[in-house]
Amino acid sequence: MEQLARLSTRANPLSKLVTRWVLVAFLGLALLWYSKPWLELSAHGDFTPPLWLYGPHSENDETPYKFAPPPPHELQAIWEPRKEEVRAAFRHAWSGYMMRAFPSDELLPLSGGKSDKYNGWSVTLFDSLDTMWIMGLHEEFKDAVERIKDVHFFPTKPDHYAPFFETTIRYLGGILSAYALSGEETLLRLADEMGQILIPAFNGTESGLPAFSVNVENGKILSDLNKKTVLFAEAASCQLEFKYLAKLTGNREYYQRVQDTMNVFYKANVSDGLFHDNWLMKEGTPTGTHFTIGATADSGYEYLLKQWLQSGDVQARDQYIKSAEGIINNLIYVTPKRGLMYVGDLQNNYLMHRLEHLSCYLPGVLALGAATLDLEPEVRELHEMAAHGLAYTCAISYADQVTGLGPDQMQMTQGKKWIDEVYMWNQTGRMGEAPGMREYPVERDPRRRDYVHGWPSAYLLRPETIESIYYMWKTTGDIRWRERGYEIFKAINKHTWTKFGFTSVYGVDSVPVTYTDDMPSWFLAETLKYLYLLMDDTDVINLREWVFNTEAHPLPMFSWTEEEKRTFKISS
Ligand code: DMJ
Repeated sequence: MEQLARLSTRANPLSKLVTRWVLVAFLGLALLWYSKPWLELSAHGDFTPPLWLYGPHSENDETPYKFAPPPPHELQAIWEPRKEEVRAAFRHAWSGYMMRAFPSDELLPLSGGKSDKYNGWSVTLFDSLDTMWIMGLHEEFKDAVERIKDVHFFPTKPDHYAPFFETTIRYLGGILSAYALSGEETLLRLADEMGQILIPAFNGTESGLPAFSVNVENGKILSDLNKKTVLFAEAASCQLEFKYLAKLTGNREYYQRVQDTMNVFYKANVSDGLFHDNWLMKEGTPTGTHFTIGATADSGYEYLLKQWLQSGDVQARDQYIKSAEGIINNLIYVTPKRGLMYVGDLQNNYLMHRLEHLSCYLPGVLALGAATLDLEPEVRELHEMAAHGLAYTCAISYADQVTGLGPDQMQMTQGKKWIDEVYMWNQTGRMGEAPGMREYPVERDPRRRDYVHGWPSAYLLRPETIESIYYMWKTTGDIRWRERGYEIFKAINKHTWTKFGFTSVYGVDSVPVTYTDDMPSWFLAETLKYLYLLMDDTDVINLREWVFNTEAHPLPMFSWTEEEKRTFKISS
């Protein structure tokens, strides 16, 4: 040792300098290697995300996630210009909104007017921020942040009640996602301010379920039409947003309130994994006889899987697996003609054979679950098949129509329970394709279809079918999903484009369609984002690291620290 030390002190100045530079270069390289993921993530900016960003499931490359690899280079060239077309569509919608409607909530894209249905705090802007970031529209993003940097969420009308669910998923989700992507401090301030406005929704309901809406000024609550009930979808779709907000701010209340709500649902120990869609706010117990995965319950099921993905919540994961089994065993049917799979509702134990466009998120969730959960092989196969069959039905409901746009509701020809058909298929040696798996061609003649349109026969610029197509593409790598998505995009461009933006339309199976003069913010937040990501080969949002809220706002996966587990009282 001594000799070594002496040797080094005796080394000549040149070799000392070289050694030092080698060391500096080595350290530099090591640092670069370590921060590679952050560099990739912040490809659009200079934000360095916090070290806990990568979640418990992506700490190493051994994750069991099964996502498809990117397509070969020569194929990517086809999709780059298509992605540009989607970006151009977004720009058109955005500039119309900014020119004609901002600071109101939404654009009336035909008349060039505006509407204020969601608090009047510029919901389209907040819902669009992360889409702009993801699409690399930095000028627009910077301009938008500039416009909100001094904003406060003050009441915009006398006795202003903010709808808890919509405000959470669109505003809070949008702000949090934009913050996670860009690191703009203003956004964190706004998220916390929004959290403070919304958190009183949990006050005074005894059970811990959130109320339908909350008074912006004094925190008083209103239940939905004074029925004293709350919907499963609305109460169980705030967890991703508030848990991430708790992580960012260290405020225990944000975590505790939304976890208490989950505990109400777990405590009910529902049979078959299916949740009633109505819950009594005072008692925290289910009411009515309606079970659905559509409008009134949808994202409640989605958030079970996603709470697990976000932060490794085991109880939510186990409930998701039970609920998916309940849905598969009870609600999925297959039509007699084309073997189209659909998911109906149970009312008084009677199945209503209708498929809502809103329910078309389900195949995406099933595909995501099958790709990320450690399921028994036969269960995984069932989830994958259900995802495939349902996503195909949702896609063909667009392709069948003369406009290429899908109806908002379909009344299906009464079919057979899919799980029974699968059982028979198994028993008889799995001959031919599994039930619901054959991709029958388009049917242009409405009289020969396996469904009629429910009311309204409208396309409301909704995202669910595109969302599921995106997950099908990501999990299977089957190019046909991309093609189907692109066809839908072309139909949107052709039939819903207006001078100022894009509009919802009536009459999807006749031309010309009837315009309704409405451009919901979800069109920019979700529909165009999922279309863009469907055509993107750079993996700008990597599903191993990000989880989308129900309004398509990607939030980072993370792990709770020991300290947080103690202070927030996190058990799983
Ligand atoms: C969106 O606001 C969300 O996806 C929500 O969960 C359900 N409905 C709309 C879009 O259709």
